[in-house]
Amino acid sequence: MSITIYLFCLLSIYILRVGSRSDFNASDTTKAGNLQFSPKCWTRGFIYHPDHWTKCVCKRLFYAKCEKDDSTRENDYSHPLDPLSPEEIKQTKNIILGSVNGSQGTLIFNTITLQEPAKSEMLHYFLSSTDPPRFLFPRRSISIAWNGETGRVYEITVNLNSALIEVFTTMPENIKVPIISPDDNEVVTQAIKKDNRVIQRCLALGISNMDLVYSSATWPIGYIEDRPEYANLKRPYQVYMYTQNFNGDNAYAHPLPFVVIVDVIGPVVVAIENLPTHAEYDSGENQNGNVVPKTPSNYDSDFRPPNFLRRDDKPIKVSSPKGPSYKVKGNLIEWQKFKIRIGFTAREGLILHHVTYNDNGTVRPILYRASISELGSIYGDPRPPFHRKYSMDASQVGLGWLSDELISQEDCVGETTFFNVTVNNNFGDPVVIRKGICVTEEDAGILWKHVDFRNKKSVTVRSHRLVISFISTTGNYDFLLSWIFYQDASIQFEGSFTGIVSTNMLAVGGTNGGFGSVVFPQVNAQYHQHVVALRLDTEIDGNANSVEMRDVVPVTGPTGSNENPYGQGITVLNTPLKTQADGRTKISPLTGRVWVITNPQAIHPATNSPVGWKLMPSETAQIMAKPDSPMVNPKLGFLFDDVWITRYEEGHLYAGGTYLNNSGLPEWVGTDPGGSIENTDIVLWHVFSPVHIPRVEDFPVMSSESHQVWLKPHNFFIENPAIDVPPPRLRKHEF
Ligand SMILES: [Cu+2]
Repeated sequence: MSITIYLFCLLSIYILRVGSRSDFNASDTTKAGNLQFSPKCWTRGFIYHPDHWTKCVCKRLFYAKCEKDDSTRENDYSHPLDPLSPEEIKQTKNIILGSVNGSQGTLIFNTITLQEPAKSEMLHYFLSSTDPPRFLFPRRSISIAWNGETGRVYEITVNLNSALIEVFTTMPENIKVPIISPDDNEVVTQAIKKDNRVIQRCLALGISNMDLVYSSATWPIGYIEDRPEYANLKRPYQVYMYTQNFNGDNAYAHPLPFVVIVDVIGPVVVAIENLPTHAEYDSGENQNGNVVPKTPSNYDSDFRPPNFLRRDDKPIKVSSPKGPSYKVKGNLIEWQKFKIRIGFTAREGLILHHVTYNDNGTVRPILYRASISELGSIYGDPRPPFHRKYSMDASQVGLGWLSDELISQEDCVGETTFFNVTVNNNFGDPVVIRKGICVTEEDAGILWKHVDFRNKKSVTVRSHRLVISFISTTGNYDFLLSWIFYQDASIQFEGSFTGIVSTNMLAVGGTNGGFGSVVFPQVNAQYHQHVVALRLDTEIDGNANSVEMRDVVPVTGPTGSNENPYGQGITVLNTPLKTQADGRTKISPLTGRVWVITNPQAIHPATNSPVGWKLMPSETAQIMAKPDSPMVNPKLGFLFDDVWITRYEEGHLYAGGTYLNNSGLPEWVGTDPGGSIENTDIVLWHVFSPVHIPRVEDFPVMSSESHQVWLKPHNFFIENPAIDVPPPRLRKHEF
């Protein structure tokens, strides 16, 4: 090597190192394997590499040695169902505030969301698998806003093409803004920390540093009609209180024995209520022994002793050496034979639109729209004021609003594509959540296998699955929410619950009254039920669908009878569901009950019966609240049945109605119980409610607990649709 080239190399390396130092900023990096990528470094063609002595290596020279960066999609807004862009949210705000109505008083924005084109207008394009011309569908936003002084709620539809307000509706006075926004939550937190009554109460408990007082997320308050003094509150909420030993300490190990009642309008701290800390049916009057538990219990290893983490856990690497087998075009994801369009709202989080399956060249529709209509929890401690401890996190907290920025190779493993999502703040300005959705592909074990026992030839096919996820942290809990697609055409919803159980204080020597579990000294975690309501707008091979409920039962006749001479007969009981009233049904684990959504106009050539797709429900406990409990009835009446089937109605998106005000499923079905759900456009709703009896092992953080719901083809294809999935050794790549 000549001295000139040698000096040039040294100079190049020096420039690289200096460049990398100035480029690299820990706050704007993401990790992929052992590499860290700096966006600044990346755009200049360099990758930050902590193990390389130059620290920053040129991706063109070293690319083959590097792992591929996880990519975040540039958002595309070319389809009528694409969520609102940041610019469209801004435009909505400006149009509303520039109008006569919007310029009066203090208008606070709650949600600003795409007003989806009517299904009647979009259906043709979905069923024919063609892209709708964008110009045919004006972009519209629907805003829910409220008057910051009076609390009065408005619904405002804006046509973004004509820049005009099309509908401005002042809602009835009893309608409250449905969701406490992150901004509302912050305002409430600040008001509580400055309130003298709260400060004095903390002082009495020996807490003088209010910086270490930790308020829970702001919880909806539910039924308060038993307290007339709260009757005139406009937006009442409740906040459970904790403290920390130091900044970052797990506050849920240090609960305080009071709850703060606030009115977000103002905001005003309305009252402090004592919490029961002693025993059954003590209602909080006895505050003796209410010593704040100070023993730390931290999940974050930063706050554990040095060398705390186990050392025998070696990495398992997930990689797709030939790249992913999915393609992303805007918000459309194509994975092998599936096509899925994704959307996102502050309330529901991730939405699936227009799911189809390519069956040997025929594109067959499955789902027009699938979403998490509700997700929440209801606590079962009957002692006031715990009776009102509940939260509907979709409709009252906003699953999308509280979605997390996902971390590559931690939250989403493998060949991952991220999507930024956009919500809005109280001022109506867009707020971009980076990497709010991830799409990844995973190995899912053996899909099918057989060994010919005569010749010992084995054929094994591995299952790959496409996972589309987001994670919502709604305070103490973290909800991992995924839609998963399999090569045998199965679709799965998986809801996994992790995070920290909501805790409350036990007095020294106190007991929990039998309504919770002691998870740490003086720390109680109450029994509760998580609730999930999925909305599945099915389009099985077309728009007109019917539903049969199928139970597996013994043949009716007794052993020795003509029908069942040896007593071992099995048969399936088919119950056609004809009306909306019939469609209110319950799970039946002992008979393996499933719901088969059929298309009476599409007859299977082998069975000579309508093709179908079956819902396999999550088989969780019944709702524990009594049917006449004022906490749940009427506004959460949808919880009392596990599967509902309704006629499609435009705008019926939320199981409890948009405002949880005695509407939603019970009202829709109650007002039209005889409405036909046969051979027509229908929507399935699946409600499931896992009971959580906390364990000591759920603390200080609970391991993820998963609940699955399946949608599987049922006499839909002519054979196993996964028959053409190649065994690993025969896999060829034609991408
Ligand atoms: Cu729980």
